[in-house]
Amino acid sequence: MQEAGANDASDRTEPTGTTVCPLCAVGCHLAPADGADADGRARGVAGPANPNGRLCAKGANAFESVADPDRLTEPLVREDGELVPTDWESALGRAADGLRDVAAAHGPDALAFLGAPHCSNEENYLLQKLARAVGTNTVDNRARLCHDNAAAALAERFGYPASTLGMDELAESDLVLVVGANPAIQQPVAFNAFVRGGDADVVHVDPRANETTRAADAHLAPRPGTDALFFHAVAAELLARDAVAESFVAERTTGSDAYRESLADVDAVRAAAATDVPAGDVRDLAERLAAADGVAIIAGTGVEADGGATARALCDLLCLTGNVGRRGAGFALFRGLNNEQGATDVGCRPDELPGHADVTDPAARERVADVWGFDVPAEPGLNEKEALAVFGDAIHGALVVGENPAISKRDADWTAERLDALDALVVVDVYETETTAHADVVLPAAVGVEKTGTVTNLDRRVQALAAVADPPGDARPDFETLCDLGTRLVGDGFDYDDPREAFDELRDVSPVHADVAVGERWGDDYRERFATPDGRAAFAPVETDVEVAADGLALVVGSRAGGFGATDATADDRLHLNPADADALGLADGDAVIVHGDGARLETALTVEDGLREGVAYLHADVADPLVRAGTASVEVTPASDAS
Ligand SMILES: Nc1nc2c(c(=O)[nH]1)N[C@H]1C(S)=C(S)[C@@H](COP(=O)(O)OP(=O)(O)OC[C@H]3O[C@@H](n4cnc5c(=O)[nH]c(N)nc54)[C@H](O)[C@@H]3O)O[C@H]1N2
Ligand SMILES: Nc1nc2c(c(=O)[nH]1)N[C@H]1C(S)=C(S)[C@@H](COP(=O)(O)OP(=O)(O)OC[C@H]3O[C@@H](n4cnc5c(=O)[nH]c(N)nc54)[C@H](O)[C@@H]3O)O[C@H]1N2
Ligand code: SF4
Ligand SMILES: [Mo]
Repeated sequence: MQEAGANDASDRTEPTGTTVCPLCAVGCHLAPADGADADGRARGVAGPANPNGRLCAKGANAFESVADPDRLTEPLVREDGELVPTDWESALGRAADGLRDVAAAHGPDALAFLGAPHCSNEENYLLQKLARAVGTNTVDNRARLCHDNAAAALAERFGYPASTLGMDELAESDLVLVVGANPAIQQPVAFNAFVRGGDADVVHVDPRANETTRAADAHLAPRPGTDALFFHAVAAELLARDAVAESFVAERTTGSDAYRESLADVDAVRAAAATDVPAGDVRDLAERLAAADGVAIIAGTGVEADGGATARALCDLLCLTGNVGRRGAGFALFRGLNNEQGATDVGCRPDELPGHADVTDPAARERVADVWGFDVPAEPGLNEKEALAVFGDAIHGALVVGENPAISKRDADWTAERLDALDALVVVDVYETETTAHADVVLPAAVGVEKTGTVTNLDRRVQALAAVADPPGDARPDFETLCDLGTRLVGDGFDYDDPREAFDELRDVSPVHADVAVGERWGDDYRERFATPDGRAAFAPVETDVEVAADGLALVVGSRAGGFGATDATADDRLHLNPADADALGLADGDAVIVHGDGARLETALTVEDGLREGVAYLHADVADPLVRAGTASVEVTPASDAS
């Protein structure tokens, strides 16, 4: 029999030895392996995300960090340029003084609160409450930004920046459209259990064939920058065939007339020239969509490049075909880090209070102020990217909880300068990192399997953590650290007995958490109405004039291969080109090359890859930073030998 989980729908029970994998947003249940101490390997325990009890290779090593000799075990403070060990009292005092001095000298908006997608809902709740109690809305995490455009599109169209359906429902879909993602590798347990394990046809839309493509029935590779146009052409094809769910459109959406009009200029044949997808493939996808009983979309970081146009186009397709708000149909936002969804749900973002309430809405601020006992600043804060860019300028102090903004392998200097420009930097982490290297105070944290509280996975399921291992040395759960910092910095309102008390308070301020049982998914999956002001999904006219970049190779960035808990931290640092493009440039596999664009450049080696479409330069996020930061859309590639 399976252990009684800590995630019973009834509500939270005492920890039972089963917890939630801290290594990605799927949220598999696991426990220390039989017979070993908690520092051994993990054993999968059947849960909603891993009904067969499986774990991926990464999850199987979830306890690796517990006994890692490199863990931070004591607080550190900087003395004469060196980080030296100290006790918690002194370290917390230094941390609070540093941040308080910045606020006193420059005002509260000179502080940034960054984190914490690896941390629990309760910890994130405290972090954002602390920011707001100090008087700023500059609280964010950079993991949120990996899926920002898709999340914004979902919020705009349906109400909440979150998946519209449960992962398990993918097994009931007839058609799963995977766009700009590689769930076979990045969220493997969910992909295997619910997509490979289901009956759906899979269509993969990506400029690069990857492991997910191998499980797909069709692979389409629109020219980068033209995904939205491609999906508009599919929508136009559905309209031309009268394959629209008219009653759904009439009863549950608004704005469809203007939307239809905006598609008047586009059809499969016209779109083919710009997207480089044959008209026949557009028609084929339209036919699949029209025939399928349930259509689900899985979107990853590959839909982020165009400001949300692709994500909105995908929402439009779901609405046109009546594939949202019912089982087996909808938009699955395949997020990355374990509590990326939860961190944003509880208000760790500069524009929203807990429960995705707009911070500029006076009623929302009042609701929160009633519980918190202080007024919340009315102006949205800076997001993490914006904040980092003004470190040392408008921002002089930061509290960073479980983030490593300094990782930028080839562009470390820029970030290092930004971090060094602060007067006060307090970092709470489980390891020394590139970021702690710039800190004045470093506070040692417990990892996910060493804490209690809750996390929310990529389909909005709120699951209980159990402390199935002990933190090493003096390391402590972030929850305790945030309570102590809060009490020192603002006084009242940070004295909680345990995370449960914070979760109960969260229920009082956040409509989405008010009724959710731990173990269940928040929200009602839009069965009757959407969470938009009028309860309907909103169509909007689309832009079908797409300019295709004339020169150079389109830069495509893979999101991530390393990070906390990665079993293979060796990110691929090579430039990838299609054989035809490599030939045209006179380059061969292994050649040293320089990639240039918008004044930025980097040197690396070339990998020639069949599965990549022509006209694309593919780089991993770890190396692409300088080009990404320069806003480069297309690059030139030259042999490194030319430069010398
Ligand atoms: N083992 C392991 N798992 C992880 C992580 C890890 O570090 N290790 N990290 C987690 C995190 S934080 C994240 S964010 C996720 C990331 O998960 P994914 O978003 O699935 O990341 P990628 O594998 O880079 O897949 C993105 C795909 O988008 C494609 N793409 C890029 N540009 C475009 C475009 O313009 N259009 C289309 N259609 N496609 C495009 C790329 O070719 C690539 O195949 O993974 C999570 N899972
Ligand atoms: N150059 C480059 N930049 C990237 C990426 C990339 O691959 N390369 N990937 C992008 C993506 S997809 C993402 S999601 C972000 C991720 O960016 P980050 O969130 O900054 O990256 P991680 O390395 O996953 O985790 C940050 C830190 O959290 C700590 N940590 C883990 N668990 C806990 C905990 O319970 N408490 C505390 N206090 N600390 C904890 C880890 O030790 C680690 O140092 O970066 C983005 N930026
Ligand atoms: S799929 Fe994600 S949550 Fe599940 S075991 Fe792997 S890393 Fe952990
Ligand atoms: Mo991410």
